[in-house]
Amino acid sequence: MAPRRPRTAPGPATPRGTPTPRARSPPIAAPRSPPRTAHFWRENAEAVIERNTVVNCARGIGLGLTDSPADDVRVHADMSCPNPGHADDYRGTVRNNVVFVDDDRVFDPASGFDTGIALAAACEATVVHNTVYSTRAPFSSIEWRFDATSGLVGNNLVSHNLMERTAGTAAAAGNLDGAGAEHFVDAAAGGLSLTIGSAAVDAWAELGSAAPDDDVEAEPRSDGAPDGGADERS
Ligand SMILES: [Ca+2]
Ligand SMILES: [Ca+2]
Repeated sequence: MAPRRPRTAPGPATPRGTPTPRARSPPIAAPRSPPRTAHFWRENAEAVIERNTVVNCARGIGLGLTDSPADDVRVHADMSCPNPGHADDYRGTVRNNVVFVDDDRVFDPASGFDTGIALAAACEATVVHNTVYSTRAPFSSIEWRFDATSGLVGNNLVSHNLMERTAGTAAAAGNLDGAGAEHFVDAAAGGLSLTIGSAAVDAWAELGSAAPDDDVEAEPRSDGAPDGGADERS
């Protein structure tokens, strides 16, 4: 059966004329450390990752990778960070994304579903209004780590855990972890629009300039009371 996609954003279209495989390929084992689906991983500045729908990937979205410098990578001498240590990413933004995992082929390998969104040595990062839902537990729904990591993790809606790992110091505001299926129209099938009765509706933190003007569907967040996660009920 083909993977189900959340209803909050359309998946890519299948090109016309795409040939149908004559034989099913054998299952592909997950690598021990799979890459993230959307990952700005070394010496980036001011990247914006928004309105993506990531389905059944062992690692979803990431800013930065390690806490040590590397040779021959770009240096942003004009950027500074409030925290000491090596920064791998500067002022990146992750907003209005949906990460959904329900496939046992992702969960079952030893590496499992690692993380929905990860910050690693990410200086002044902004991670706001994302929805991360998995039908089994990940290592983390959202995590941040290493000395240089700073910024804001706010108004995210996740089915499991927010994890502050080694030395990460991002501020957290208005997040809801452990969010069950009752918040969503059809969570089991990846329908991650909010229900009318969800506690995520209209009850979230004021994020000031970090607040997006719209949601994952490009619908305006104009009612003055932001809904948590990627979807604003219209
Ligand atoms: Ca609202
Ligand atoms: Ca909406």
